[in-house]
Amino acid sequence: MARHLITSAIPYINGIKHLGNLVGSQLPADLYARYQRARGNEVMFLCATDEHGTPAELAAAKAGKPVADYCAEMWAVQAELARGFRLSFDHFGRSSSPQNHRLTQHFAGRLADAGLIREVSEKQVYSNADGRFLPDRYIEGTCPNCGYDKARGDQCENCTKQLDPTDLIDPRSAISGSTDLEVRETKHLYLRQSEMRGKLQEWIDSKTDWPILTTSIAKKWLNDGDGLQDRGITRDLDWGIPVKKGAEDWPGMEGKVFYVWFDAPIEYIACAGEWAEAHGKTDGDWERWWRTDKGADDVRYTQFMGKDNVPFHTLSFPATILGSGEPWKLVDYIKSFNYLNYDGGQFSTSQGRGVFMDQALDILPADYWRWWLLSHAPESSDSEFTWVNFQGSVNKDLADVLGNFASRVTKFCRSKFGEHVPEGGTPGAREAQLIADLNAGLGDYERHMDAIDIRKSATALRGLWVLGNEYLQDAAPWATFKQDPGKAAMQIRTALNLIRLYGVISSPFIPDASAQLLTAMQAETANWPDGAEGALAALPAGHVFSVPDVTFRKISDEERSEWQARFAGTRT
Ligand code: B3M
Ligand code: ZN
Repeated sequence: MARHLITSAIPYINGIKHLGNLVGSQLPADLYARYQRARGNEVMFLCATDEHGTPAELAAAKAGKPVADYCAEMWAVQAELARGFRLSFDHFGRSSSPQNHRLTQHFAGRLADAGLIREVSEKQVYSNADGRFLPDRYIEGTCPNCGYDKARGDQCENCTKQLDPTDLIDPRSAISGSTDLEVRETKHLYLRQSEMRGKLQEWIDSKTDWPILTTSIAKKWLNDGDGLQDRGITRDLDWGIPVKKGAEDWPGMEGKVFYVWFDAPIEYIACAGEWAEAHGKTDGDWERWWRTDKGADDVRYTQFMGKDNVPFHTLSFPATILGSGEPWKLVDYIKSFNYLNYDGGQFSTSQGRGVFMDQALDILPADYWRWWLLSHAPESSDSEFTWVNFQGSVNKDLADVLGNFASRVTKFCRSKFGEHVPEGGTPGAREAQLIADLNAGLGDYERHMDAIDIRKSATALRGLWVLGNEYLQDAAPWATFKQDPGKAAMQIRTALNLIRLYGVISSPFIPDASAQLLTAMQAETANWPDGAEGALAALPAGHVFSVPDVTFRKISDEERSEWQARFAGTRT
């Protein structure tokens, strides 16, 4: 049994995420976690909220709440939506947890002991109009690298370059728009990432199987040189993890906190500690996932994220881990995503543009969204959500191909043979052909899922559903029944077993519908098939089933137009 550690990028705490965020990390991570569990492997699937930094502070201020209360409330909202989308986290943690406080301070202490942290007296941007130091994200200006005029002080969204606020041309406050900014002196800690260049280079070069999107971004920033500049890891903020050297105070750092991007990836590790605490487990139980000296050397670790997060996961976080000199597990595979656009523009949280997770679930059950999003995942390029495309996929793939198959077969059986698997007949050439086709299709599906090629996996799965439809069309049990009821019984027995097989293999994509199919088939086992022949004999003659409720309904043209209009504007 293989062991899979799987993490999704941890969503910022402020606000509900849109479907573009969902398909860029949490949802594909869930697909892979469900698949690995279904294959009988041991899985630890972790996610959390990213609670520190200015976005949280400002959102709390806007909501008129203490930031700790705001974060606790928003964590509960995000956890509930994750349940709604059937995201099967083993734990959904919080970067503000005591575990992350301790571990972040521990890493800082180790890095300091290794000589990888230096103290820098620094000039920082102070906004007279706002009466505060401006954190990086709240300074906007023109990117010195690509000329984009809304680059943020921490990163340019357009070219993904990591920035320092003083790099920006024509800087202004993102809070007030004021250009009345001045530079004041303050002391900060810098991580000497540049010392780690050789090690990082060697490590990234060894990852020959990574997706091109991941390695191209990693290598770009590594080789351009300034991707590995020493980076400030402390901030002048109230909310965050207090700067300490392990458990000790850090003279001169009083009142400062760690930078959100320093502690956020450490939460991947701390989250396992939170999982252990929540389930009454020991430290050894979580360390066997994370420490190669405590059993994690046979773990395969896969991370999921949007492309803008790649530099932090290929350079900064590995620099923290390698620099600690401790045997923490490094990531084995990074699956990154392009952007999903919305109906001719971009999804935007700040502008409330697009469909957000809560709104999506108000309209339709999770499986409809999961299927469309995963089968259109922005893997090799950006992709676009349109209502016409969504309606088309749902109506064709889910309602016509899968749902209709299950409904026709079970209803026909009920009317001619009753609600049990019928007896009689012997499989012939057409069934042998079906088995051969299914085996080939299953092989493709597994290969693509193992490789986390999500669109190809969806295509392969749909192909397996289509094989059932073609079989039914050719066998035509409703016609066979008139001349040869025994043969029709055999055909329907085959088709009922196909429904069960679909319930098993579709579960990573559409878990609710799959469970519904397995319940209707009264399947006692849902083990991943060894091959089609065995899978088509799982339900023997006489086995009782029931006709499933409508698995998928069609989206009407009226609904489509109504939703398109409803979500055309911006969310208030
Ligand atoms: N919260 C950014 C994002 O949600 C950030 C990811 C952190 S992963 C350690 O896109
Ligand atoms: Zn840029």
